[in-house]
Amino acid sequence: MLRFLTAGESHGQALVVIVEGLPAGLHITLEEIQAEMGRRRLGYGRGPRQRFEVDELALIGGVRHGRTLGSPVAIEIKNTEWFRSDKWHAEMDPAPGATAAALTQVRPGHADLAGMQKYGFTDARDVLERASARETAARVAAGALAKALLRTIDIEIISHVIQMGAARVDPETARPTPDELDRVDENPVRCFDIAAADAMVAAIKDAAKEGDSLGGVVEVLGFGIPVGLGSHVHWDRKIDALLTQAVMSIQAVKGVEIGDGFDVAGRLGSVAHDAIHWDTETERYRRRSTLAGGTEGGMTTGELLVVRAAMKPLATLNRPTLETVDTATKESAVSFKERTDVTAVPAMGVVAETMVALVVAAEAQRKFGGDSVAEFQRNASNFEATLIDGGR
Ligand code: EPS
Repeated sequence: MLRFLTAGESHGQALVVIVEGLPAGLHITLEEIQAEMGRRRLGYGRGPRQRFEVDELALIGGVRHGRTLGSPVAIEIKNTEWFRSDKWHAEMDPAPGATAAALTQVRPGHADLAGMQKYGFTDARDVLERASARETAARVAAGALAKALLRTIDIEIISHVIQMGAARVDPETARPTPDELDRVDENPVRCFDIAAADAMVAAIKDAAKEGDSLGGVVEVLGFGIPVGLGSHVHWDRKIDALLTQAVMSIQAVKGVEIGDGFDVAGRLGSVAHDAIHWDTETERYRRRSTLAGGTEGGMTTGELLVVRAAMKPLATLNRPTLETVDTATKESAVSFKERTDVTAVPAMGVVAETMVALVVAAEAQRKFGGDSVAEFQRNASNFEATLIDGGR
């Protein structure tokens, strides 16, 4: 099974990710992984750190002469900030010692307080360094490998921002296709609807002026997904459940929806489902709509996969006004100020793509198997061939 593990703290030396279970013979270069990671730093409203973090990568294992060996792939991502100055060296030193400046004015909405209580810490930094969304850089490196694997069977995963604060995309606007992803990425908020994008930028400017933060919603789209990934037979094999868990694990995501999930709940049953017809042109069963987001009964249907993620406004504010308690004195306080982003919704879209790609790649591997990419492709196309005439 395809799985991955990340390590590293936000202001430490580096992040590390190990991806296990990739077949041999997958073509991948450092530049491809780097390009994907660059996409994660896009987006109007990010803080000063994004201007100097360059996500300097090293492929430590699992790749030789531009292709995977079937062994674990290990990638190191250096934190530029560690190397450009000694600002964090004493604070994040792994050698025995103590901090001179414990953070005790815990931020509401962050992992600070619950993490301190759970692990018995007296300094919120012991929690926030790992809770930070900096960790998503490592996930995106893993996701670049998953996407490369999916491309070998013609699957593409993209995303776009559909809401920022109160500014939303008109639901009638056409969704972007993989060919249009560059246009999404070129937009300052990664939004495909230009009028909505302008309103989103204005909303970010307003929030920034107030030292405040903004949340929003992204939509991830999976193209070319085969029928039958996931399964109806067990709760923990249902692909909609796996996707939801993976996307919900992204820092600050508070809601995940498959297709029109919440809207469908308010409809009558007669207008809440995707009608099925036989398409004589493609000789395939097709759905007439995407309400179910490309999954039924915990399995993919072969239709467009639609996963939406709602991100709360970041809990760190540039002008902290949130009421809290100083854990050292138990006195009332305002949460501490840290340098931060106004919004990270555009970047979260790239991370959500990553998590969807990792789940789809793992499930495609489970269904099609294969120690080499060639075997994986062969098995996938053999299965596809069984669907001619509708399958059995
Ligand atoms: C983050 C806070 C900011 C972001 C960071 C995530 O970092 P800092 O506190 O160092 O300014 O820039 O994101 C990244 C560094 C990144 O590469 O995405 C947080 O608290 O989650």
